[in-house]
Amino acid sequence: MKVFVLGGDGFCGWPCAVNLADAGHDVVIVDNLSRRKIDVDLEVDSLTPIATISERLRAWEQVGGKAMRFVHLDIAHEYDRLLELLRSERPDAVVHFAEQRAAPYSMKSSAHKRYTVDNNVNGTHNLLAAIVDSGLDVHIVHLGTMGVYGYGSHRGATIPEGYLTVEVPQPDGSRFTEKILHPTDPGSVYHMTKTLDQLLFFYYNKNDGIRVTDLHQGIVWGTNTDLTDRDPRLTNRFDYDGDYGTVLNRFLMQAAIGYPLTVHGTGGQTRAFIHIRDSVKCVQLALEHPPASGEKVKIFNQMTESHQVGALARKVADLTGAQINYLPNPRKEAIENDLIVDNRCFIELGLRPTTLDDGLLAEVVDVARRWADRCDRSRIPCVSAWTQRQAEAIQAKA
Ligand code: NAD
Ligand code: USQ
Repeated sequence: MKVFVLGGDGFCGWPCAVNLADAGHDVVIVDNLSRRKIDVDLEVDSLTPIATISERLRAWEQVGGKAMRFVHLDIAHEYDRLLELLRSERPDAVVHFAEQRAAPYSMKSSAHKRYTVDNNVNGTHNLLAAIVDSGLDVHIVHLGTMGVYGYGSHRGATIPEGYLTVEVPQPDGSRFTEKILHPTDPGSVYHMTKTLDQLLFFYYNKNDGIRVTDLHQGIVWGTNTDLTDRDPRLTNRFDYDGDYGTVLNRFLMQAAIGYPLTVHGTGGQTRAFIHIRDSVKCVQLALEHPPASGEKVKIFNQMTESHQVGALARKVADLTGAQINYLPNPRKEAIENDLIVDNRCFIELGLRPTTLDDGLLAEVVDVARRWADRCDRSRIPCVSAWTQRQAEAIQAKA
């Protein structure tokens, strides 16, 4: 099928685009390269050296991959071009990764909050409105987040795949049951934009019959897939800095360079995780199993396992001998939470989860060791605070 991969130059998008091309799909990458520009602004770089998008595409063809095309386009601000692209290319599906995805970056200042809301909410809305304008029947596969459900206590309840069955009491004492979108509880401005995306999908699905699969993805770890490993110019990015680096890849990279692991607070936070190889497979499965016409938004929990941050740090320390540093938490989040997640949809579609114990932890440490001299240690601390009080606590410790 013909697939647009919006955000196909990013950490999850690039290996996904390559995988879809390898599976025989006709892939058009659409990206405004904003992620690369944010690195320039933050004065930080991917730990792994990444080729330009043109070099990536050339290298992919040179290793025998099916050619992909690239369109430089800002989906949040170039509505007419987006609509024209849909009309001229007539894709069967659009995979939508094109958002500002870092919670700490979204909390740096009011300018960063406004940028994140403007970019993410307008981008998603432009896509939906343009599909309606185009009159095409395009399946959207969106990368959402597990964070829409929130990380307060779920009191032992299993988080369902998007919809919660509730009982509503009536004035006469009777009750009726209904399936509603699971209530949202975002933990940052970034996560809030994903809850707004969810409502946009709900509305356009109800009003215009747009077919949507929303993937509530956990924290992605790892770097490369077999395909991006084929040539150094296909290498994926590896974010390690305090804004874009995510917890497990950060711990593995910190262990590789002898930097004490940066646990926020007590490390009692539990989060959902998925390896990049499984993330790529899940997107393909979702794409190849679209909702039927008239079906409501399909929501899948795209995660394979849950872990407590402190336990992860201990696991990495056991593997590598790293020290652990317990730091004041820059985020406003529960000190501890439970997280039991239903992920049956992907398992039933055939996903065989990659787990932390598969030796892949050591592989990430090896990648990080290889590029250790590219690391700027001063960019490791998380300095973007959720509130002024937390900013002061971090300053006092520095
Ligand atoms: P990323 O920042 O590496 O990639 C996002 C890509 O989208 C970048 O190439 C960027 O240039 C592009 N982009 C952003 N705004 C755009 C716009 N307005 N127009 C065109 N292109 C634009 O992020 P990622 O880690 O690859 O995440 C991709 C998606 O997956 C995000 O929506 C994110 O919320 C979601 N997700 C990521 C993770 C994770 O751990 N990385 C976990 C869960 C969900
Ligand atoms: N944490 C540490 N030490 C660190 C970094 C993070 O203890 O050095 C803690 C954080 O305080 C938080 C947890 O680890 O409790 C997760 O932080 P993270 O930066 O790894 O992940 P998060 O901010 O939630 O965001 C990432 C992606 C985002 C995606 C989300 C999925 O950047 O795009 O939506 O994971 S989820 O967490 O399931 O919502």
